[in-house]
Amino acid sequence: MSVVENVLQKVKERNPGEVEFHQAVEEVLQSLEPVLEQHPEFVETGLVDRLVEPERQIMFRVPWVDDEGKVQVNRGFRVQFNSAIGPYKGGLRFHPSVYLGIIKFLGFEQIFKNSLTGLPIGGGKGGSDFNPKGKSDGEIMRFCQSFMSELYRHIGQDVDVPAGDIGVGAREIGFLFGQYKRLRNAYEAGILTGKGLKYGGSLVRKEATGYGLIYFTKEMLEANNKNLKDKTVVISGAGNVAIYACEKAQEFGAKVVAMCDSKGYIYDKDGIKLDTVKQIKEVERKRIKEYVNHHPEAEYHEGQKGIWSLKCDIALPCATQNDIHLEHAKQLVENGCMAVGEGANMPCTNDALEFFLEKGLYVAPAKAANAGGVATSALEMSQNSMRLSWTFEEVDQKLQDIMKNIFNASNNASKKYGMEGNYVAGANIAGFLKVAEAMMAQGVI
Ligand code: NDP
Ligand code: 2IT
Repeated sequence: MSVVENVLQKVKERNPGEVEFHQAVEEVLQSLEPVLEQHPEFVETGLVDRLVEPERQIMFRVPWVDDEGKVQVNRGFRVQFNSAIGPYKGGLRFHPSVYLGIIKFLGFEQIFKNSLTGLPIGGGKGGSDFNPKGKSDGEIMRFCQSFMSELYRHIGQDVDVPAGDIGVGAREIGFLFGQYKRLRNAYEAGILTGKGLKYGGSLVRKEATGYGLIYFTKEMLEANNKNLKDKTVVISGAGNVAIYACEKAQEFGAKVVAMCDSKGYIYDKDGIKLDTVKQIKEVERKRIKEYVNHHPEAEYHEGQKGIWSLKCDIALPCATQNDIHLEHAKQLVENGCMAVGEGANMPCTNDALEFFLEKGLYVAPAKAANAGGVATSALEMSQNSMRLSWTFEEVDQKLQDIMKNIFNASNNASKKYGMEGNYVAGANIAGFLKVAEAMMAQGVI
């Protein structure tokens, strides 16, 4: 049995039922085989075994009172996965599907993503099985306050810095920050990122993941003598990442024809009118199907998966994990899709990813392509430490440079280890090497 197979088997035995975590570990470890062959010291020091075991996992009760006066109990999580290169950093996800296996997959991925940014941030993730859908602002606030009443003792601006993810945006970060400040009696702005601009937030953080995805995709296409201009693009999701990916793709001349939420998708053959999507999703917090009330020429289809049967040049899954299965990958390829940019974390199943690579598509892997969000979070931390704010242009320029560097690092690693053009493996390897070298230097901890 190879080292990788051995570690993977142990991960499955020691973390039963955590299928998303198994999937994420398998995807990374497989691409590390050639690296481990060249670096026996990583195996001899148990580095891979240590890498797949979180440094600390916290689970806690989150009781809160709903608008009817009824007590509700949710479960909170924070997984502090790896601090070799910096304080734990990663988002909080509020979604009913959240359980330990999801938070661990996200925390594991975050280690490599954060390493790729070139900034000093370790990997962590947290969240809750709380469902923010249909809740009043008062309920969201009481939930966030209860969640932070436990979380605050585990985090710190040099310890662990949470941010948003699915179901956690500016509103939730505001409530979380307020409660943290109250409990600590100190204005530690760098404790959370994704804050509002009036209290320590950074310009471009809101746009950063979506913009970064498009900067990376553009870089990847240009390296292969292609570009975004006039390309037909399909984007899953209609949240933070999807909206700003759409905005930047349109700015570069692409035609985005479809977006979705968890209930269904809209198809607008003339191109999505993003202002309408922003109004529905960011302001009214309604379903995407409202779009056709504003634009009757567009179509709404129940069910989200049908979006992958649409003809497109570029697919940008920006909703959630395991969105594109092998059957959807086959449909996309049959319809002439030439590139996939992963805005969400692990949006393609491992067999779908392999299929895309086998068929020669350009694949921008999540850990690299969506790293613009956390990179800009790290820029927010820098500004908080300096007690200064950069302009939109300054932050955007830094983001563009970071995404370019991430593409180059992924591309170079793919070449160095004999898999030229496989940016999935390249990103895993480049992200891993920095963390591995830091872990080697710090001894067995
Ligand atoms: P949001 O909560 O803003 O939006 C999520 C979007 O995806 C919504 O439109 C939602 O629809 C849809 N969605 C969620 N679950 C499903 C599902 N099971 N099936 C179909 N659609 C679904 O989250 P973000 O945009 O912030 O996050 C999207 C993805 O990007 C996640 O994978 C996240 O981990 C990743 N990511 C986010 C970053 C960030 O900075 N925010 C950074 C890097 C990665 P509905 O409203 O119906 O639930
Ligand atoms: O998956 C991610 O990278 C995020 N949700 C953003 C994390 C962050 O700390 O900004």
